[in-house]
Amino acid sequence: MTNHWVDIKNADLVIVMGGNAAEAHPVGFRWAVEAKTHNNAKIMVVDPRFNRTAAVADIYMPIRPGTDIAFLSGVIRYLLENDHIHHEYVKHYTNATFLVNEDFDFNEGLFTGYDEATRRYDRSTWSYQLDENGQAKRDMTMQDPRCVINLLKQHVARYTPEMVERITGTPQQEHLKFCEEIAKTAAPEKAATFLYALGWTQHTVGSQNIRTMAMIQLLLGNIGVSGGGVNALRGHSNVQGITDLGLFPHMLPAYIPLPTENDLSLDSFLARITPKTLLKDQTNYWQNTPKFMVSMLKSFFADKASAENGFGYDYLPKLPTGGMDQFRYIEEMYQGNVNGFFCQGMNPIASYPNSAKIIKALSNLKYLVICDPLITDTSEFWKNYGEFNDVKTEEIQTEVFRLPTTCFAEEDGSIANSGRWLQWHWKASEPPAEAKTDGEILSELRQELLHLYQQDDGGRPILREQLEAMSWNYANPLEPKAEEVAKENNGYALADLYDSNGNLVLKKGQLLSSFAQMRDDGTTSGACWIYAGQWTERGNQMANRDNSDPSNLGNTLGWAFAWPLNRRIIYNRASADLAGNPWNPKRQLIKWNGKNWNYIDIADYGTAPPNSTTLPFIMQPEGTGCLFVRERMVDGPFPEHYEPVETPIGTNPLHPQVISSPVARVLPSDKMDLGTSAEFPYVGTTYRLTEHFHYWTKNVLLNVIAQPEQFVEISERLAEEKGINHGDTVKVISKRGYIKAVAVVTKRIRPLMSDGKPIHTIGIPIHWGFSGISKKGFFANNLTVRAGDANTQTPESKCMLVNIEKVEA
Ligand SMILES: Nc1nc2c(c(=O)[nH]1)N[C@H]1C(S)=C(S)[C@@H](COP(=O)(O)OP(=O)(O)OC[C@H]3O[C@@H](n4cnc5c(=O)[nH]c(N)nc54)[C@H](O)[C@@H]3O)O[C@H]1N2
Ligand SMILES: Nc1nc2c(c(=O)[nH]1)N[C@H]1C(S)=C(S)[C@@H](COP(=O)(O)OP(=O)(O)OC[C@H]3O[C@@H](n4cnc5c(=O)[nH]c(N)nc54)[C@H](O)[C@@H]3O)O[C@H]1N2
Ligand SMILES: [Mo]
Repeated sequence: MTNHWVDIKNADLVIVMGGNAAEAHPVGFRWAVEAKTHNNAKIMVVDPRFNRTAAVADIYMPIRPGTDIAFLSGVIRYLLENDHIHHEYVKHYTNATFLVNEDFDFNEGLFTGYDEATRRYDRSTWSYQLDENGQAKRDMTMQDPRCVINLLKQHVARYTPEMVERITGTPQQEHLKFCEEIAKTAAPEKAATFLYALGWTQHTVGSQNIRTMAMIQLLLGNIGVSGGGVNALRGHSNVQGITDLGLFPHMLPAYIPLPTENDLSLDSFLARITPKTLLKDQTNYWQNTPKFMVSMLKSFFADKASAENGFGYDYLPKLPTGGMDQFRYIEEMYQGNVNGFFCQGMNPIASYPNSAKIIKALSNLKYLVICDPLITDTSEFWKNYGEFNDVKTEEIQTEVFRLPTTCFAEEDGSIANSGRWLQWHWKASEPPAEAKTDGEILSELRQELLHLYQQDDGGRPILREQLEAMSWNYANPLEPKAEEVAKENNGYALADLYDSNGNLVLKKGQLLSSFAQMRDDGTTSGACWIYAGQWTERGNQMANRDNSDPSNLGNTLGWAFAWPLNRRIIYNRASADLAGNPWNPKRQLIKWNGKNWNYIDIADYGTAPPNSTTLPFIMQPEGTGCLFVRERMVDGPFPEHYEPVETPIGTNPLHPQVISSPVARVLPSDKMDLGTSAEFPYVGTTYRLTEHFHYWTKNVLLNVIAQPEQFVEISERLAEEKGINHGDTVKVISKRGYIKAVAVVTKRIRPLMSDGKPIHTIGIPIHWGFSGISKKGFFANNLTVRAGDANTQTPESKCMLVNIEKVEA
């Protein structure tokens, strides 16, 4: 989230689109209700289903799954054509005025630079016109046709109300209602917030869904302000934390990319990833990347990291060409190229797309290690459960080890919530029986591997050297304490540190109080720069529990620690005009005090006084929010509607020659598993129910009683067409597999007319499987496609083609 949970109460309009907050985030959703009851806000929901959030919304409208970019591009068109934008904000705080490279173009569904053979873009023309000093050119009058805003106008001109309806199935009058409501927040003192989650991310165009919304928020001046923002409601309780800490296949902690095989040295890697400032006087905070990276390497490798060896850069694993996401590593297992799989805190046969393929992949392993507090479906993938898991046990040779772990209540630690608040929690209970914490398991594993490699490195000394280089500086190396790890992430001074005036800032061994103290010469260590400040010489900031709120905006600076530097609303300098006057005096966040802008929030903007030329978007090399993205997105500098890889309409009304995303992540071997609408005419979409949490609650009696049986939701019309009655057993089939479930015939899903055809959607909750105490069921992922977003590789679990038929119970 750019903002945070409590801040939702300050919104004038709450839009829930691409998520079902009342169902999946029922506690946090109270702040949306608070906005409605105490701030007169409206709640507006756009979803293929009239879901539980819609049930408490003021306005609901349906949409065909996978078409949000068309919907939102139509909104952008409306805002620009009717001049409902926040002019001063757009002019000064976005890149609307920047001039785009003359060679950049968009034609027949493709941006410049597409290479059909590699299915990738060469993004070199997705750039600005630069002056002789390498600075971006701007036209503050916005008359030049190459201005970002004019290219954007031209790009969205195709998304007329008729075209939006044709693609999305949302009736024009309803879409217009959305436009009118959101346009009201172009007024400087008004703010809208968007709450989203998987309904937007789980698409081959997922990242661009979110970007389109972010562009709307920029046009309306809704970013950096209280009650506004781009607000991802995160999933597992610490998924924000794992992404912050870099548990990605392609990232290091704190959103620093993992070097690839082609990044041969630390210097060349840093030169590639450190952005150059594009507009005079901008802060461009990422230019400190070398300080963050070197401090991280010092934290990883301690004394084995020196200036001479690039601070141990060679010890870091490198990303192989072609990436190493779930699609790739499952494929490698499937092809028989992998011996072992260490599966810690996940249940891939239930949660990854195309379960049948995952089960075959696991069957090719020599061994599988499961670290989990529960018996999971994956740990029983080899067991025949009749129709629910129809495997031949005797043919599976994979040896399965189960290592029981603790869960969060059995250990100390911090959890980062969606609003970036790191909140410390204390162990409530001793672990049962033989359960160990994940940290203990990994520590024992490390010790054993080190021992084995020191005896025999198999002719690859780098593997032994990596293990030896890894710093493991804990009082008990077999049981690192949460406190020790938190301090390691925060960072230390490794020498006495002086400022530019020669004053002592920190003594050797002291904890950093800010990432601004990090150095690139090896005199500081810190594993995750954004977490600097969480545990300082003043103690554990995550344990702060003072919830006083003088402004009544919910910015309780004394409660927990928000990264970065306890800032609650990111880009908060944008909440005021250039002179520093707040757009909304009732929601003032920052104020110039002669030295800096700290006020109700910790300002992210440095010490530049009012009316300075330094702009608020300090993490961007241009200092502005971006309506046109240079090379950051791999699928286009502007969003464009592409159909899901399995499209129910079989064409793209905007450009029939480019139907689905030309750069979507689809492995060649998965292409043959894609179905067509001739065979599978309906859209299947998968989602959650409040009463269950993924596949864990199959083990909990109360949840199993509350939501006992697998079901699917279909419209009354489809039920009639297929002769299905409420309560009948049905079979839902895709090219990859099937499920059987009870049919719930409901008014909550209605067919939508898209491209002249009625499109039916079938709703499929995800929570069933074969292990646990619940009634057995089928994985929703028996049906899903192995295709992912080109930027994030998130699978397209929110739309696939299916058929449905009535079967015997
Ligand atoms: N009770 C409970 N709560 C949970 C979880 C749980 O399992 N149980 N899981 C947690 C996790 S890990 C996560 S990631 C979050 C997920 O939180 P959400 O994303 O809110 O949950 P979902 O139910 O997957 O999907 C949300 C909605 O997206 C809609 N949708 C599908 N396709 C589209 C589309 O193309 N456009 C639009 N606009 N909407 C679409 C669906 O109809 C559904 O209503 O929930 C978390 N909270
Ligand atoms: N079709 C479809 N597929 C989906 C989705 C969808 O909407 N539709 N949603 C996707 C999303 S957003 C998510 S997040 C994934 C979830 O996918 P998974 O993460 O694979 O599913 P979970 O059942 O949450 O598995 C987490 C496991 O961690 C265990 N666990 C809990 N605490 C600890 C701990 O402290 N240590 C260890 N080692 N284990 C622990 C739990 O017992 C559980 O078995 O599913 C994805 N798959
Ligand atoms: Mo999730």
